[in-house]
Order: sequence, then C-alpha cells, then structure tokens
Amino acid sequence: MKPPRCPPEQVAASHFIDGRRIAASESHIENRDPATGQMIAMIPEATADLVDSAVAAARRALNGPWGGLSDQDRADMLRRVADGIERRFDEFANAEVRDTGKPLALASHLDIPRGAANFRIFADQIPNAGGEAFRMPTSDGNGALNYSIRVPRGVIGVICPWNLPLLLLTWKVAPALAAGNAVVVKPSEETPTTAWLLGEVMNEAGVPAGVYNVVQGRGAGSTGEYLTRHPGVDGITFTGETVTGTAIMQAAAVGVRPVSLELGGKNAAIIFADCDLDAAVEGTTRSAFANAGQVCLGTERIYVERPLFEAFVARLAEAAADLKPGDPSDSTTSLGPLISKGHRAKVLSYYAQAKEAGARIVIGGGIPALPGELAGGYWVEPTIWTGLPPDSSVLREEIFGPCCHVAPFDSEEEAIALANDTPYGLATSIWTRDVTRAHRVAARIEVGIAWVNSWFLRDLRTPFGGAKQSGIGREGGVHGLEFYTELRNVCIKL
Ligand code: NAD
Ligand code: 6OD
Repeated sequence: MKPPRCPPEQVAASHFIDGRRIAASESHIENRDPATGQMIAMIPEATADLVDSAVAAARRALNGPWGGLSDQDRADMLRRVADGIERRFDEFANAEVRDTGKPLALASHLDIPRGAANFRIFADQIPNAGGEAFRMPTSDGNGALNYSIRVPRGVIGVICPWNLPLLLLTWKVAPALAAGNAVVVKPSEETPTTAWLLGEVMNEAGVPAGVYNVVQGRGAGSTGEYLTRHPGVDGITFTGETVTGTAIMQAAAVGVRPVSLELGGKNAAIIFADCDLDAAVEGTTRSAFANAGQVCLGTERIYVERPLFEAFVARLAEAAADLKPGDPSDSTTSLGPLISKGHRAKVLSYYAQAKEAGARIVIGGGIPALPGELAGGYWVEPTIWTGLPPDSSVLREEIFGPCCHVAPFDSEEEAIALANDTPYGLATSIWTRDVTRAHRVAARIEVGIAWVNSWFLRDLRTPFGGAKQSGIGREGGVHGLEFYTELRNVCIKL
C-alpha cells in the first residue's frame, strides 16, 4: 500500500483546541516528505495567543466534566481511544510514514500498535494510583488518621520529538489523562500529523473538549517556548535533545514547575566472546540501524571482546549491507531516510569527522544513489567505523543516524569503563551466555535501562528513563504517577 503523495490541503495537520480543528494561523511551516524532499503540506504555526487559548481550554476541561469523572469512566475512555487508533490504523501508519519517511513495515509493527497499547496500559494502571494511610496517636488519646491521596497535577505541557511521533506522544498523553490531567501537546514541527489525527480519535471516544489540545509550531522562540513559559501550565514533560531539555528546565524554573525529561543518549553495546553470535548480530543491527538510527535507545558505540572482534565486525557489516533503502511504502524497504536536510547535514558532518580522525570505514560513509524522486530525499548510507580514538567527537556526541563504531576490549572491567565513559546514561545492551556476569555488568553500567541478550524489549509497566544527562524522572507503569500527580497529605484529628 503506497501512502498517497497528497496535495497539501488533504494532509495539512492543524491545531486542535477545545475539541475543534483550528487551521488558521499567521505563519506556516513547510512539511516535506523526507523520502523525496518534496513539500507535502504547509503547517500552521501557533502564536502566543493561540497557545494561551489552548491552555485556557485545558483549564476549563479540568474544572468541567473531566474533573468529575470516576476512575472507571476515564479508564473506559482511554480504552476507546486505543480502539479508535486501531480502527484508523492505516490512516495513522500512512501519516507517520509521510511525515518521517520510516518504512511502513516499521510504523505498522512498532509506532501505531504502541500508540494504542500506551492507552491500554495506562487505563490498567489507574486503579494502582492509591496513596497510603496511617493511624497516629495524639495526646488526647483519640488519635488521628493521616493519609495521602494523589490528585491530578493540572494542565500538562507535552513537547515531543520527531523520531517516533505517535509512540512518544501517547507515552505521555495516556498517563497524563489516566491521572486526570488535561494536556496541551506540541508535536515536532517535522511530524505534525498523527498528533492532530489523535484529536479526532479523542472526539470519537467521547473525551470531553479541552482535555486534549494540540498546538503546531517550532520550539525555541516560538510555539514550544510559548507553551513552556506559559504560567497556566502546571508541569512540562519533554522528550528530545539534552540541550533542549536544559532550556526547557530553565523555562520551567519560572513558577517552579516540575519537569520530566527524556533526553539524548550515546548508548553502548557490550558483546562478550561467549555470546550467541547470531542473536548479538541481529540485535545490534536493529539497535544501530532501525529507524535509520534515529532511536534514542540506539547503539552508536559497540565494544566487542577481542577474540570475537574481527568476526563480529564482518557479520555486522554483512547485515548492514543487506539493509535496503527505498520507497518507505514498499514492504521490502528496511532503511528509510533521515528526517530532514538539516539533520542529514549534521549526520554527514560526523561521517566527515570520522574520516578526518583516521577511522577505518568498514562500510558506508556516504549518500546512496536512489532512483527517481527518491534522489531528492535525505538519505545516508548505513555506516560502520573502527579505529577511532576514545576522545573523538564521533564517540562522545549523539549522532542520531544509521552509524556505529566498533572497538575491542580485553576484560569485563575495561568494557564497563568504556561503556560508562560518556556524559549520557540512557540504555545499554549486554550480550553474554554467562548469567552471573550479565547481572554483574548490568548493575555497574550507569544507565536507566540495561538489556541483556535483547534490545528495545519492553514491558510497559516498568520504569523507563535515563541517568546522567539522559534525563530526569521515569515514565511507565505506576512510575510516571510521580510526575503526573501531586501527592496530598491529609491529616484528620479524630
Ligand atoms: P529537539 O530537542 O530538537 O526537539 C524536540 C521538541 O522540542 C520539538 O517539538 C521542538 O520543536 C521542541 N523544542 C525545541 N526547542 C525548544 C524550546 N526552546 N522550548 C520548547 N520546545 C522546544 O529533539 P528532536 O531533534 O526532535 O529529537 C531527537 C532527540 O530526541 C535526540 O537527542 C534523541 O536522543 C532524543 N530522544 C530521546 C528519547 C528518550 O526517551 N530519552 C526519545 C526520543 C528522542
Ligand atoms: O518504548 C518506550 O516507551 C520509549 N519511550 C521509547 C523511546 C525511544 C526513543 O527513541
């Protein structure tokens, strides 16, 4: 099924405020198809006044029927939203492919199913949002009952990136709504469509107007900043680059609003010589190249125990050579383009730096030749390097492209030290048949998520988030409740 290359009026995402599509705006942003570079739509950009009306709509919803709903009613609504995404599955998948250029197969297996699953998992978590209660003695002998309840935080500003647009947006919106908040979402300016489509699904599911609002636009100096600086926003949840997270934290400091930050990574894989080589190659190929390397959990640094080093590099290079760039809607395509011309320039600058620093380019390093209209897209070759010094910018900075560096190690201690030698701390994957070693290493890697003999294997009830400069807070299961609710201590003298 080929996603339509529609005329702009058919695909133009709009703002969604108070249950209604708002298309008008003073300025617009070009939305280009990353696979071809062609313009597919003009997206309206929200002004400060429009952001203000979205925040006001969210506040009205909190003070209206939404605030009075029972937990069960909210859970039922979230399940209807999940059903609605599944009913319009193809529409969501095609929109995601058009906006991101990712292969339809990936959007259909990961992004859209997770979009629906996120609403179901957090609907299931609502009954677990209880507090605690204590009987305490008092001097008059009557005692007191001291307990805590969780109350919604209020209006939540949700700022999302472009790499997994629906997945990451719903990963925030679903728990926010489960906890009884109202949201104003700003999707990435690169990927505006599924956030807007979700507004229609919210209406179909009976979610009251104003609970879910979308404002389209850019970040710094524009819509994103208007939202994060808005005094009517009670908390900000953000996924994106660490440098942007720092700016958002500063904006949130005004008014002492809490933040939840899921930021960048420079993730390492550690491959021990006793691993199942086939599984390690398959897992590492996915972790380095899935979504053209544009996954925050992706592996850009690979450390292989020396006896396996040459064999591993050869097998990884074979797997990378098998990746097939092409029309994202073709079911045989396994590698999409990068998101934008600007991002391709950034990734290619690291390809140049690796070359200058004397890396051995095992495979790739350039731009693939693609036929027809695909020639105008933002493609790069999957690339593997060896031989870079540990202080190379290529090994220290997040690239966010389909590329990785492989280096040998001689001891467990050395592997741990290499993996930890980064300001980031999001995820790692450890490949070994020695279970004791797996536990030992997982406990010492400074990350939020350690996978053993797997990658991106998720039980959505578990905590997700980064250590060090990869973030603040945990999402998932009951853990996100820390951010999406305020704990209120009630003490009743008996
Ligand atoms: P980005 O930080 O450039 O942008 C993310 C969002 O923030 C966009 O919607 C953007 O418009 C907005 N924004 C930018 N500046 C802003 C500002 N000053 N105020 C308010 N909003 C602002 O990130 P990106 O390029 O869209 O995404 C890629 C990055 O996201 C990578 O660093 C990746 O590692 C990270 N990421 C992290 C996770 C995670 O879970 N840790 C998940 C996905 C992506
Ligand atoms: O699986 C998730 O819940 C999650 N937040 C994934 C993030 C991927 C980053 O690109």
